Amino acid sequence: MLGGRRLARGIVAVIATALAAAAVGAPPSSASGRHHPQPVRLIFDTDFGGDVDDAGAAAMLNAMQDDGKVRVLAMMTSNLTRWAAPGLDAINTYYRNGNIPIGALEPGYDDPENNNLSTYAEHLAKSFPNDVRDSSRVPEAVDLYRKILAKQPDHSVVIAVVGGQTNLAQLLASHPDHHSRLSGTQLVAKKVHHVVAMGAQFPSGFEWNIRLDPEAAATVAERWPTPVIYSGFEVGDSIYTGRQLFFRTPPVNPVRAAYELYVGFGNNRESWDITAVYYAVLGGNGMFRPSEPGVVNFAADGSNTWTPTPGANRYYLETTAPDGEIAGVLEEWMVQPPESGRHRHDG
Ligand SMILES: [Ca+2]
Repeated sequence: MLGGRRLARGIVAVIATALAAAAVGAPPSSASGRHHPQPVRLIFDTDFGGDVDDAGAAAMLNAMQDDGKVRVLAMMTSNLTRWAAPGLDAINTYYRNGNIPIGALEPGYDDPENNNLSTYAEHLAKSFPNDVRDSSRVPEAVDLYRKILAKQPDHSVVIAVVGGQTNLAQLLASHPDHHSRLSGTQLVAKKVHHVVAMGAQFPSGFEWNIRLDPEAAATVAERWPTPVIYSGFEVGDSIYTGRQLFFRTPPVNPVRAAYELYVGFGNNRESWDITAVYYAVLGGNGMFRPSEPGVVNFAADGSNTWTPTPGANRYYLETTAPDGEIAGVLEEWMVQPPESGRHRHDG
């Protein structure tokens, strides 16, 4: 039993290493670029403006791009508020990454029934420099997904989804168009390496991002053709970050402003989306590891169960370091000043 367990762990470790190597864009073996690994090509899909950890995750991605760890190909918003896209652009603009393309689920539309309405997003959109100003000025997320995926090397793109999975389900269902002759599912299979999804709770639970669109989450779980690694509710729920923004970044930082509106000056917030984004770019780094493979099932109400299944390509993250230690690592990225990265990339 113990031996079998150990063997299983060994296999998981191999998978984890492979995933991590792919996630950090292992350099070509012939290249002298050992110190210059290729940045991860990443698309960030967020319900920006609901909870504030989306803003923290956006800050981390900008800092990691400044440091050459990631090339953010696009950011997509999945909640129906017109302020999400310009609010996100305000953060990117603060980091001088305002050229990152942004797409939106139903650009320009505010859903009066939306229970994940903008709070800080509207303030950022109106009070911090950005050139989006209103989501009616950005493309539809699925169109932007297809446009960008079609141009990427095969099996190269990592998607970090930290809100509802509506855009991903719509991408799978999309048809051939002027961007690509492939169907949505074919395009994903050809271009995407894997997805890291903040969502669900393991081994079972009832989590917010899944409840936002249970049908989309079930579609992704059942039909998405690449590996999906879930960062469940339990991972970020006990890792607190954000407080250092108030003491180590200036008031002109829109991320600090977002946290001040959401949690109040000097306070922390849980790090659900931030752990997912960290793993999507840098891998586990001794702080996280993927579980054994399995199948996640979502009920119509969004509740989920997990069934360990050899050969499956769904995983969930497990924490392998103390929460406080992880929080310190995450927060260093969140407070890194714009353009202070060691390997500045303008791509
Ligand atoms: Ca979120």
